[in-house]
Amino acid sequence: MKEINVAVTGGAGQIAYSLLPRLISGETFGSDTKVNLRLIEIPQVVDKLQGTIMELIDCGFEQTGELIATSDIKEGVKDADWILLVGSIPRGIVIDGKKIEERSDLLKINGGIFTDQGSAIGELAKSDAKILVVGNPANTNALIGMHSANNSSQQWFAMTALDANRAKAQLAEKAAVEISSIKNMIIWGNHSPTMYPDPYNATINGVSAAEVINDNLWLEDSYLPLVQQRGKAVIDARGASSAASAANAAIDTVKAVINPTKEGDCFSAAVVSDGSYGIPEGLIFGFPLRTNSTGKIEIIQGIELNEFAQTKIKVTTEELESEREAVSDLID
Ligand code: NAX
Repeated sequence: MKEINVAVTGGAGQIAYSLLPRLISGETFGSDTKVNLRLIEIPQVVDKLQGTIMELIDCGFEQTGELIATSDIKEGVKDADWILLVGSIPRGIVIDGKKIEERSDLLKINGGIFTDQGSAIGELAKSDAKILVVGNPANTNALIGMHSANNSSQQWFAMTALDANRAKAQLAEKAAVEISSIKNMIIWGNHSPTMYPDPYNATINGVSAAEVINDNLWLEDSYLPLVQQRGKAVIDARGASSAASAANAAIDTVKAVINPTKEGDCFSAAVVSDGSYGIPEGLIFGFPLRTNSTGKIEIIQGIELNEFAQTKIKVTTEELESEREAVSDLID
């Protein structure tokens, strides 16, 4: 069997609980690959990971390699092929008597975490490591991590696949079609309520979804907020944030990165902008991506953006620029 080292932060959190078994079951990295898993948690929580490890052992997957729990990020990411940065400090937490509500405070607090994690990854993870940031604010956390890593042979992603899956599901329901008939679902911009899920370039059985649905009022006034606010709707209904679907999206992203993308399709994730579509260079921005036959990740070019799309993309770009500004001292 081949062997791969995978590190996951936030290992005792709710997303990780759904994610970890699927990383070592053969489903994600293939049945011929043994997965060594390093679970990383803050010191106060790290002991709980022994229980998670017991459960992972009890799953009895053939592909299970070494299972380690640590609160030392350096130990966790050393020689890692994949690093899933799931852990972060949630909005609403009380730190030093202050409730953290403002996005700018959240950006700063998480920023501190991602500088340390980034520099450990840059120094110690494999030179071709792939890093997927799930913890929010995901795009800007990835920006900070990538800067601190300062290792251009590694590749950073922020997760927008959950948004893409939600966007597909809503289109399928509206058009009363199988979800498998929906392709090319692009999430432009930030993983935040300003994201732009693009129904004009998504296709249903090869035809523009907007054309099939033929109801621009619904698309622009109902569909967009439905997708953008779906995370909040889940929290309201479940009393906790999306976990199984977020874990599923992380698995989808890893699979999309390591397998060639089918013709006529794309996958959604945020990567560093090279200036494509006029997006300022250096922002971690949700683009249409494909993995080519040699395993290289490319931003798909030549997608047409109508006036509505351009307006929406401007809003999400401005938000990401202001986030970058708020953490400018961490990425100098
Ligand atoms: P939980 O609060 O259940 O778990 C987070 C875990 O991270 C905790 O166990 C905590 O101790 C750990 N942690 C915090 N700081 C850490 C550090 N420095 N190193 C290692 N571990 C650390 O949250 P969960 O529901 O699992 O969500 C995790 C993150 O995913 C949150 O930031 C959440 O906002 C984000 N999400 C991102 C999504 C996306 O599409 N990009 C969707 C789902 C989710 O909302």
